[in-house]
Amino acid sequence: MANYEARKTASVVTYSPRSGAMTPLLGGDTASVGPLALADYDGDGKLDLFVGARIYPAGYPLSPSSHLYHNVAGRLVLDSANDRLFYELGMVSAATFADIDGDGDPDLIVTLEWGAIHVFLNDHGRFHAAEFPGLSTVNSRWNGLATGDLDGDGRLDIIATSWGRNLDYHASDSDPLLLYTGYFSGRAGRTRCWHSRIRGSARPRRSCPSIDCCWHFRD
Ligand SMILES: [Ca+2]
Ligand SMILES: [Ca+2]
Ligand SMILES: [Ca+2]
Repeated sequence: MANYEARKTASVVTYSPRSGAMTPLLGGDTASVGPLALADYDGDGKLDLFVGARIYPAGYPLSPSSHLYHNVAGRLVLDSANDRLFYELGMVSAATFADIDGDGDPDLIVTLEWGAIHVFLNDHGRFHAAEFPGLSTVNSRWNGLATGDLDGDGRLDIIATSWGRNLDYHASDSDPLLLYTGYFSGRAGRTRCWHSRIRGSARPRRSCPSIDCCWHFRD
């Protein structure tokens, strides 16, 4: 399990439903860990682990780095050969391994909040980012991911969910939701952000008191 928001302790723990014991698996990270995905991506018969970084504490929406660990004799060891792919990847909201190119090995699919759907194809244990037309250029606040052969053609398809029309922050290609982040208040160590979208021009989406907390408007 991901030990969400517990960066000073183990970032990933195992849980025994029989005994109720929680055992640390990976040490603390600079970011809160979110989605996890398991697969034997290097084909040695042992499950390996992708650890998706969710959010920097007090640092939303900065881009944290995710990590890939391979299983070496029962120990999870950082896969330094692949890890650079996930450097500052973004706020991972979902991740799964699936053989999306149908070559028999598990590929990695990752969705981001405030980002795209990323597909990393597996080439004998080495991953590379792949471009899929209509997929990698669609940015959204993705929040869920699954795969399945929905149309029965023998090839896996992707189901991705996002925050949509069931909340007030609507967005479209012509009227996108925008997010600005920075040290607007001038106070060191405090990152603030606000939402806006374009209706001819960018408009704040938060209330005036909320924005004033960040920017300290004065008459
Ligand atoms: Ca393995
Ligand atoms: Ca594959
Ligand atoms: Ca299909």
